[in-house]
Amino acid sequence: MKEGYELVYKRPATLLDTRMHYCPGCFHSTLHKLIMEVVEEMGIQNDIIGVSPVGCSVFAYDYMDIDFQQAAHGRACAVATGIKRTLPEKFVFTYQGDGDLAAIGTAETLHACNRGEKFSIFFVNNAIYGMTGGQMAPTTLEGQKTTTSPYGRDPKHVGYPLKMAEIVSQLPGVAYCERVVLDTPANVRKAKKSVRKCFEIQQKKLGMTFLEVVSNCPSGWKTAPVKTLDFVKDNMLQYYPLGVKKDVTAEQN
Ligand SMILES: Cc1ncc(C[n+]2csc(CCOP(=O)(O)OP(=O)(O)O)c2C)c(N)n1
Ligand code: SF4
Repeated sequence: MKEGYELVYKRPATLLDTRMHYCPGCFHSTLHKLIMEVVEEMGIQNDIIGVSPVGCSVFAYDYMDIDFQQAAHGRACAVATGIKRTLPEKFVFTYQGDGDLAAIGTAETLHACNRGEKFSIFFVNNAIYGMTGGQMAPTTLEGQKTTTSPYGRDPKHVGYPLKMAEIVSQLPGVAYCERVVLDTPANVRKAKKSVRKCFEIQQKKLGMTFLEVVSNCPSGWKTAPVKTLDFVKDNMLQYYPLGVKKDVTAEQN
């Protein structure tokens, strides 16, 4: 580095130096980096296995320099269950969108949480099916327009948006559950601590660790990346409040 300069920002060595396919401003890339920073800092690069979904993050294995297994749409929690039970000393996590986790994969998610499987779930809630072109997801907000709800989501016909963090935190198998967001540098730093907490609790084998990450989708929401930050703050966070929903380690203290 040039003399007189101080390095304040760098790519973790665990994140491959590959061009990502994510749209500009998409939070998926931020979350990839956070998870890989924590993996590097905890020194667990050779002891962790990720399970990628079907959705925009289908190619997570191309970016994170760790072992990976790709699962069919919605089946990540079932695949992760098999991996964690076979290799209980490895850290295991799934990385899933709302279509993957809360629509086609609802049963796998709830039952894995209810069984108290000892892996971590990183749940990217961007209120839409990003990869397939912006269809309504189980987490699409009331009144929100998507390609399959052009007049806005109407709960009378399709029900209300699912609050997954609140739902899974009710299950006895869940040890830790929190909702975070990646809209500001401060919130990104907070989210990183929560990612680390998931892995630390996983290490203690206390049960499922679930992190819902309120996200954006500039392409699916059909708006400029910077404008998605307003929608996240003014709409998403009103319906999906941030915070720890459950922490058995706090209850133990
Ligand atoms: C069994 C099956 N059904 C449907 C699809 C089509 N499909 C691919 S990705 C996707 C939704 C992705 O949305 P989400 O999980 O929210 O992730 P995002 O792309 O928003 O990150 C769907 C329905 C598929 N690939 N396989
Ligand atoms: S479609 Fe949406 S979720 Fe997918 S990469 Fe683009 S902005 Fe991100």
